[in-house]
Amino acid sequence: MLAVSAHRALAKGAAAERLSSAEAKALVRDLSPGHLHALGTAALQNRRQRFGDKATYVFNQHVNPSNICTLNCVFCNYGAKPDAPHAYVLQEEDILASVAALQPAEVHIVGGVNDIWPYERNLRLVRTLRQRFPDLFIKAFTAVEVAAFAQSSGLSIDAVLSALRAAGMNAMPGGGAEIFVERLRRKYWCHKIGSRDWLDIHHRAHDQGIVTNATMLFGVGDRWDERVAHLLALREAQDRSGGFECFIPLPFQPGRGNIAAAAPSVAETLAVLALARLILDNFAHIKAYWPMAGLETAAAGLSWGADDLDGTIQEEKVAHMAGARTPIGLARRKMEETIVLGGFEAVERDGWFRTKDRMHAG
Ligand code: V47
Ligand code: SF4
Repeated sequence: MLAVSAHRALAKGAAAERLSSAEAKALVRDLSPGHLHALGTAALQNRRQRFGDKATYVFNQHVNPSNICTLNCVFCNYGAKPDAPHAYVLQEEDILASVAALQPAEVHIVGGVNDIWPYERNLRLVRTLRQRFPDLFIKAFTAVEVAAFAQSSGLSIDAVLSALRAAGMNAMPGGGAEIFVERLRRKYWCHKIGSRDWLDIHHRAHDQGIVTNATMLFGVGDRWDERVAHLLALREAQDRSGGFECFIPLPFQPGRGNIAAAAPSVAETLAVLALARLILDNFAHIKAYWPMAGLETAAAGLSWGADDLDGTIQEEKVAHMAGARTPIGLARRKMEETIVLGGFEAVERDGWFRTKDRMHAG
């Protein structure tokens, strides 16, 4: 039997009404198969009201200038010490040549925290990309990188954001949030900024007209109530500034098995997507990120509240260095086939989430 408040929460969530904190918490009190089913049904109803049968993807490219990173997050298999066998550093001309060859609608630039690709070099890259590709949507640098840029340059966070925006950056990705649980941060990512700084940097970006995304890493010893608390904190932040575009849950990839031996189950991954859709009433988009969720689970995620599958990516590194078995990039056709496999109509979008028919409408 479901508790009465869970029934009420599901009915309100299905109708895309705002849940109280107590109702949001009630959603995860019982995660038996029957309740999971009810959670998915409510999230699907909610998502259909917003997006009908459409699901989007973007023709994009990930650019990761270097994985050398001083922060040593325990869960990360991507970051490397300079002498590690998997450490690499890309050069500007190679990045520019690959963008010129692919001509993506969006680039997603993130890297490790290091002094080989410091603030000034990253700023120059954004400026050059903007000059050479005027229509390119540039989504770049997590709040963690922005904090490191401010620290190494001696500039304020606001000054760094303003310079990046003036150089041509449109948006910031949602990485670096991990999960807003101090107990886990101290254990697994103690050198990284905490939730207060992460949220503050995103608010500062929104104040300057830079839109941003938000993520949540899960499957690293976090509890369901902590996942709900993370989502409620994001909802409150969005009430304040309105600058978040999309939420992306990131299921832990075990890689060398440093935290947990296995990734979250398919059911868990789908339930997190549904929770996000029901709690984040003020977020337009929920992304099922296929490199980490897996292609089939991401496709199924479209029936569990997600409306977007991210993009073609070209060459994904963070999940793949942590052992993800998904392809490293996808052709447009495969992206569309995946969405259709999930039972939805595939629609290509740009970095602003404008779909093809609206892109030329001015
Ligand atoms: O911040 C690192 C996470 C993030 C692992 O904004 C891991 O559109 C799981 O933020 N298992 C980077 N997660 C990726 C990211 C992202 C991805 C796609 C789209 C967007 C967007 C943002 O990846 C890091 C960290 O939280 N991460 N290692 C791992 N083993
Ligand atoms: Fe560095 Fe990011 Fe990996 Fe942490 S998650 S070690 S900050 S690359």
